[in-house]
Amino acid sequence: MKKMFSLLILLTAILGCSNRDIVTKDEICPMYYSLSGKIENGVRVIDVKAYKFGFNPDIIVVNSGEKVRLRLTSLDVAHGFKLEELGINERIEPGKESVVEFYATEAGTYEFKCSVFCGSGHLKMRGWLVVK
Ligand SMILES: [Cu+2]
Repeated sequence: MKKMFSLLILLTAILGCSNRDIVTKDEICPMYYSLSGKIENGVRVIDVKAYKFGFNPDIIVVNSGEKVRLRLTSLDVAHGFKLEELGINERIEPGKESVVEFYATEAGTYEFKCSVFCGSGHLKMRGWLVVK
């Protein structure tokens, strides 16, 4: 019975942790995500598509210490990519690639969001940068 109970708690923790409907950064478990993009000349390059109303990928995973290059494009209207902790706020125009570069120095989970009003779901348009 005790064993059952422990198993149930473990299962709840795992399921709760891997739930994709993320609301706060505490719900993200870095161990579940593999590194994003690919390394080109020592830089981690990741393509990110913005659309009404989200980002693909919405969880970007990099190693701490890496130089990261995000290639941002929009699938519909103008959007923004704002990552406050790293001082990033870039406009993404449809049909045009916006490039953002930064060094991921400190491990942690950082929220990024759309900074250009794009419609009714704008406030829900966000994602997470996980620095391992
Ligand atoms: Cu928006």
